[in-house]
Amino acid sequence: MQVIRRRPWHLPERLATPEALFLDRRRFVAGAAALALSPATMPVTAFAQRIADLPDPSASLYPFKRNEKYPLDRPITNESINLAYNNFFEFGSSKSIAGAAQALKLRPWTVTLDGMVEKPQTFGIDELLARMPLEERLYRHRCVEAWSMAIPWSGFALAELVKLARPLSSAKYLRMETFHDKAVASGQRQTWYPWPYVEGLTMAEATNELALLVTGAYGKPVSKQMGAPLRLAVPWKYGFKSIKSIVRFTFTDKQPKGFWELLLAAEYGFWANVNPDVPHPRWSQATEEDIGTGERRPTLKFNGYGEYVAGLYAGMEQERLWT
Ligand SMILES: Nc1nc2c(c(=O)[nH]1)N[C@H]1C(S)=C(S)[C@@H](COP(=O)(O)O)O[C@H]1N2
Ligand SMILES: [Mo]
Repeated sequence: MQVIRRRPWHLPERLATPEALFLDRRRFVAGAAALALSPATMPVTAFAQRIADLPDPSASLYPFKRNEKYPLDRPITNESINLAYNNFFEFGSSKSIAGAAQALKLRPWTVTLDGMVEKPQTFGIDELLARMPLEERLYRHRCVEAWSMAIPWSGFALAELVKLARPLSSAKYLRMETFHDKAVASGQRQTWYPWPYVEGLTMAEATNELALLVTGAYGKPVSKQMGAPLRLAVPWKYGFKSIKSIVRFTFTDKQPKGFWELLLAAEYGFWANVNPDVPHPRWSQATEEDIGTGERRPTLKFNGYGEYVAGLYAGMEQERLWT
């Protein structure tokens, strides 16, 4: 990790905040949306791969029935914006990684459930989809960089996967891990990052009703740049907790250290709950920019999901709940 401390200028969540880029983001996003997915600008191999993947064997399952319990207070972000403005460091540290991410191969894709469980198990992603209760939910997403969006996710409750895994009562945390293949992901050749990308939750968080494993968005399989074929959505936490392209869930009694915490523990902690009153060490978290409309709006505590999750943190005032 010393290597990392000597290279603070590589830290991405900081690169994204220069004032100029910030002010220019709407125009940038519109341009990127037009460019990112056009075959003309995509590397030839990536585009070939994208064609080779079709049709996605799960495509006919969509759209999933919407669960209306989680209404939005803002419009759904235009899909073309969401497809062209992504954080996925495996494919680069800019927001324009959509072309590079097309190199991801989605089948076969296996998901392993191991650690402190009755018996380790591995499932193919399509087998998992067949076993889980599928639904669509509208969620807000608040990145730690102070931009936000609203997405119609499709997937299933993480609690359902936990049930399937049959963890031992001694398991206290769930550690999740992204694929690791530097032949596919050029970012993973950058050795100063702690690959593979990892995030962790407590068992209480993982089994909270809001924790959603995402397999789709906008009524179809989720795009590669958004973390296909399986990513997390924990909408009361900063976006970096929403790990993408997951291959392993490990139940453990040790608090997992996530990718960002390993890089810069002073700024990115384990809890990462959204709170407008607690600034990031380098910027305010009081407001956010909606990347769909460019409007600035006040950020809500727990990103507006306190009624579901505030109870998880009762009596933990001495913990760093907001970083
Ligand atoms: N594996 C992996 N997961 C990741 C990231 C990443 O770089 N790698 N970035 C995180 C961050 S900071 C955010 S804000 C969201 C972005 O998701 P989106 O591209 O669908 O908006 O993914 C999160 N999950
Ligand atoms: Mo983020």
